[in-house]
Amino acid sequence: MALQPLADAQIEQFHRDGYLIVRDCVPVEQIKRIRHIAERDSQLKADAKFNQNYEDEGVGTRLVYRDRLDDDVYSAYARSRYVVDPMQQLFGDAMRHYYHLQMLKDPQTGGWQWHQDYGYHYKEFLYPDFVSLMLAFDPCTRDNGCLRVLRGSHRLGRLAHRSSGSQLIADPERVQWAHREMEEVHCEMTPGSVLYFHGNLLHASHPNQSAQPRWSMVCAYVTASNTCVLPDVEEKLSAPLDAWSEKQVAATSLRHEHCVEGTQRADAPI
Ligand SMILES: O=C(O)CCC(=O)C(=O)O
Repeated sequence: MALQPLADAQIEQFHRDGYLIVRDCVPVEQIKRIRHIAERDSQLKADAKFNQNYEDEGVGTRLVYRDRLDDDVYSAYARSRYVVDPMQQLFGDAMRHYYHLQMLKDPQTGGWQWHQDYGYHYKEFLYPDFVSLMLAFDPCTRDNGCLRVLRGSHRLGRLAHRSSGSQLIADPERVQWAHREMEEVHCEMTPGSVLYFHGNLLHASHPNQSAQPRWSMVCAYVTASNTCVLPDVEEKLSAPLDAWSEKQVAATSLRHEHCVEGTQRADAPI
């Protein structure tokens, strides 16, 4: 399948609304394979942490944070042409990988209060040229806690954030003001779809109160021209990405699958 460049209208939409959903960005058979690997991946299970995103109430959410591109299926997609080419078009610049998160939003877990990702990462970067993407592994619906965004809220700039449970949340009073003027959108997505959202876009999600899991991967990037102001973070950022081809991604994916199924050693050459 040839990779489709974004249309001008999609680029305009991203800059106007602060987000863009690209449907079927990664072919669904490949998503099934990532999901299959993730379910059997004992390392992923071992690395998963439980975040309690609310002060007094609310369920926790399980996630895995990784700030390096490794030789595994998750990193392969985070650096792949499937997701990197559209971002380069959106920002007109090369991109550097910062981190990726596996969101293991199982039934009766999850939920995030309103925040901006640059609200978290302002300390590290001089400019808000920061973008996150969510790659859906499962259907993301209202019932299982899809991402909710406030359309156009990236234009507010970075809001003050404070701690609440294990989260940083945007100033609730400003969020209330924003709600009066901006439309709240539930970003429902099919597996393989990608939601790109600007670092200053306000977003949140409800807990997953359905019987269906909502696993996804959230990856964060900065533009190559952004300035990192913390040397230990600079050292962890990837070089400007030379995005992986479909062939490179498929090879890593297959090897990782064999590895979790116990049919190949982890360090065997591709
Ligand atoms: O996965 C979710 O429900 C929310 C994720 C999120 O808000 C984030 O990664 O910044």
